[in-house]
Amino acid sequence: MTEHYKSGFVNIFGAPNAGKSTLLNALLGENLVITSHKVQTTRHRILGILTEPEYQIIFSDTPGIIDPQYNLHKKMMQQVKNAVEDADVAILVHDITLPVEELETIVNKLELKVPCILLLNKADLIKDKNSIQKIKETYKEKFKNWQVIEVSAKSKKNIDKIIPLVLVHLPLSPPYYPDEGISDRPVKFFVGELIRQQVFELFHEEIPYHAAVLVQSFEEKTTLDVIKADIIVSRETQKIIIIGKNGSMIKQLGINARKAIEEFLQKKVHLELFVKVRPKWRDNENYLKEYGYH
Ligand SMILES: Nc1nc2c(ncn2[C@@H]2O[C@H](COP(=O)(O)OP(=O)(O)OP(=O)(O)O)[C@@H](O)[C@H]2O)c(=O)[nH]1
Ligand SMILES: [Mg+2]
Repeated sequence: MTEHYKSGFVNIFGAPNAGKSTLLNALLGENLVITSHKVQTTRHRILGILTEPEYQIIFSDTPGIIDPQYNLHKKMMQQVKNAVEDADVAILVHDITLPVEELETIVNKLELKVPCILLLNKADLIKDKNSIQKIKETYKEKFKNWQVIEVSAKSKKNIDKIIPLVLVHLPLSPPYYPDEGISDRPVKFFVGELIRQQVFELFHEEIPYHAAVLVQSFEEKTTLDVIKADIIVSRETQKIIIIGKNGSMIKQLGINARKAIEEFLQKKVHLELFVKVRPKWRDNENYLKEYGYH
């Protein structure tokens, strides 16, 4: 390691569905965090660590910024607040197809005090280059101190331009984390997230927002891992929907989640899912703690 080594916290913020998690995966070159087309997919601050010979960047994915309606939301926004406080650099992700006012609302709530890079994401949705240029000028005019670039986290447009911009602001420091780790969270956490992602994929309306996943046991065997997990919902009617007619939905959920987990672990998996009802868990301190929302 040289005396020029740089290391620091680069925290990713933005509205729900802006593409923050997709961006983190693109920056890391790995499918670490879950994404979905529905809002409020991410519920935790999750570190994604990129270690290179000259620098270590500790990215944080964070939940999309919302007005809290229940205790779970408050916990999610507390994680955003913590990430605002310890950032060396902020990356703000904004959907380029949305009005500038929506970004201003987010910016006012965040009160960022560190250098900021504004990414106008989903640029692939605007085909005309001149339009993109025009939109970009508006943002540059409004946010004069910030670097502004159009990107597409999904199709990886301009993703390679982000790290050089980050490095300009990153302090000289030895690495914070050992170079083999990619996240601060255990494998069990990501397994739970992959199951929750399938709940977001398969179910609609309120179900994903009333569901939590708790991995109860994770047994590593030589040829396959045995995983048992609970899917927690708030109401009996939600449990009935998740199980489906003759168990058809929970079966599909199990198949999809198992495939995703096997890909993540690069190993065969036996997955058992149980659906449990815990009324009002999203407002209950003890349940929230038990399900990992501290
Ligand atoms: N067309 C297009 N879609 C994108 C792009 N980046 C992300 N998306 C899509 O936008 C949706 C939301 O992406 P996420 O990465 O889950 O968004 P997020 O900001 O993490 O959302 P929350 O966790 O809910 O706050 C997904 O369907 C993504 O595939 C992009 O560059 N172009
Ligand atoms: Mg997310």
